[in-house]
Amino acid sequence: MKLYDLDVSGNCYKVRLLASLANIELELVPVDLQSGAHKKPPLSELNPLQQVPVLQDGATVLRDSQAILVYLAGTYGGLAWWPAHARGQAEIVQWLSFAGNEVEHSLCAARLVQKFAAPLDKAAALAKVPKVLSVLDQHLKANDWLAMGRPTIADCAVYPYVALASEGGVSLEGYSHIAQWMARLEALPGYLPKP
Ligand SMILES: N[C@@H](CCC(=O)N[C@@H](CS)C(=O)NCC(=O)O)C(=O)O
Repeated sequence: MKLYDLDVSGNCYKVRLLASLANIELELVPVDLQSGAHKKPPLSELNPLQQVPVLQDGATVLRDSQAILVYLAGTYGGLAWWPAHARGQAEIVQWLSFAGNEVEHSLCAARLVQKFAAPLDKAAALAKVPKVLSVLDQHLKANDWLAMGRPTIADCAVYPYVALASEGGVSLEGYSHIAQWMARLEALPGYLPKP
C-alpha cells in the first residue's frame, strides 16, 4: 500500500502517525513538491487536486488526510481507532472536520506562510487561532482524548498542526490541557515524532 508523501507536510504526517500507532505498513513514495511533481503524472492522475497525501491500496485511491485516516483505521486498524457505530463515528468526524477546516485555515495556514512563504494571509490565519485553541483546550479540560474517551483518528487528525504551531509563530503557552493531551499522545506506544 503506497502513501504519496511529503516529509514536512502535516497532512501527510497525520497518516504516517496513525500507521505507526496502529502498526499499519505503508510504502512511502516521496513527492517533490518543489519541482512540481504533484502537478504531473502519476500524482496528478491519482489526485486531480494535485495535493498530497494520496493513498493507493490496490484499486483504491484516496486523497485527503481525513478520508485516508478513516479508510486505514476502518480497514486495517480494528475497532480501536474507528468504531462500528454511527454515534462514535459522528463524534470522531466532528474532529476530522475541525482538522480540515478550523485547524487548516489557522495553524496550518500560518505555518505555510512562515515556513514555506505560501501566498496566504498570515494575519487572517493568526486571527483565527485563539478560538481554535480555546475550543480544543476547553474540550480537553473535561476529556483526556478528543472522542470516545480513548485515542482515535480524531487525535491523529488534530494533533499534527497543533504540535507544529510554533513553526507558524503560534505559542501554546497558557493552553495547559492541550499540553497534557499532547504529552499523553506522545507517550503512546508507536508514537511517531513530528516532522
Ligand atoms: N485537505 C487536504 C489538504 C492537502 C494539502 O493541502 N496538501 C498540501 C501539502 S500539506 C499540498 O499538497 N499542497 C500542494 C498544492 O496545493 O499545490 C488533506 O487534508 O489532505
